[in-house]
Amino acid sequence: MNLQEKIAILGLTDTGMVRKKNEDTIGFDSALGLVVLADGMGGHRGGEVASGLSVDTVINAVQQKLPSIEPGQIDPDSGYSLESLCIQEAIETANQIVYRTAEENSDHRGMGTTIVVLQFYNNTISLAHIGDSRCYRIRKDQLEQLTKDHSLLQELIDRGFYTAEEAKNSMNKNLVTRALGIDPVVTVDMQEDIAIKNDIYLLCSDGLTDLVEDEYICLTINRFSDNLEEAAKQLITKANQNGGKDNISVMLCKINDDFSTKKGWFSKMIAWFD
Ligand SMILES: [Mn+2]
Repeated sequence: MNLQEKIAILGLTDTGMVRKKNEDTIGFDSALGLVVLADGMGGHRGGEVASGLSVDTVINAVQQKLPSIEPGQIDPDSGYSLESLCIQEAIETANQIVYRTAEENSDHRGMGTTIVVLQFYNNTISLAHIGDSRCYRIRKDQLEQLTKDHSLLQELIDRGFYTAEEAKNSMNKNLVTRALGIDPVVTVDMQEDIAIKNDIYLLCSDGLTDLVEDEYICLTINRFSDNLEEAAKQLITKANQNGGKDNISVMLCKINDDFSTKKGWFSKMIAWFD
């Protein structure tokens, strides 16, 4: 099923005001309903290599495998849909490729990247992530963060050292505790949820969320919900006005229509007469 007509997808990425280069990478396949964002780290072009390789690898792997998956199947061992497992495998493959590339090339040693992957299918999302790039959902004008950062800061909040409010002013904001490409094997956080018409999903790097308040993000996306490009531009402009100390990536996906793959009784009945 081609999802292009049902789900609008838009992505923008910006170097910001301080960094010389952009180490974030964004990519998507509208027909497949696949959206990917990565925020790379590591010297000597390592960051952009890690994020670029990861996004390309995930998109290629999903393009290869997803079309052959029969919708509605659950893997009995994990309890996840086959679509979720497809995303997970693609990220694990990207991890191996980035890890190996870093091992083989001394310039890129130690490079890694965050990644967040959103896959739409059959009125459902599969959401996978590693690191502190995030996915939010706006439903009925309310903003909700769906991913939980793999960061030192989040761990300190979880252990009760900080409240979320205190954490905003903390140093160590950008220390990730899990990244793609650093170890030969990586654990991917996976979740699935129902997607409904008029939901808007935001994928973003920490260059946005460190500098722009949730409330502003929510207001802006609601205000420009019919013009995703304008919404993304406004968010990037705000991050730059607030200092733009990091690369800023914003991807927005809006569900314009039901995208169930299950056939209704009428089309089933018609099919009998074919
Ligand atoms: Mn960043």
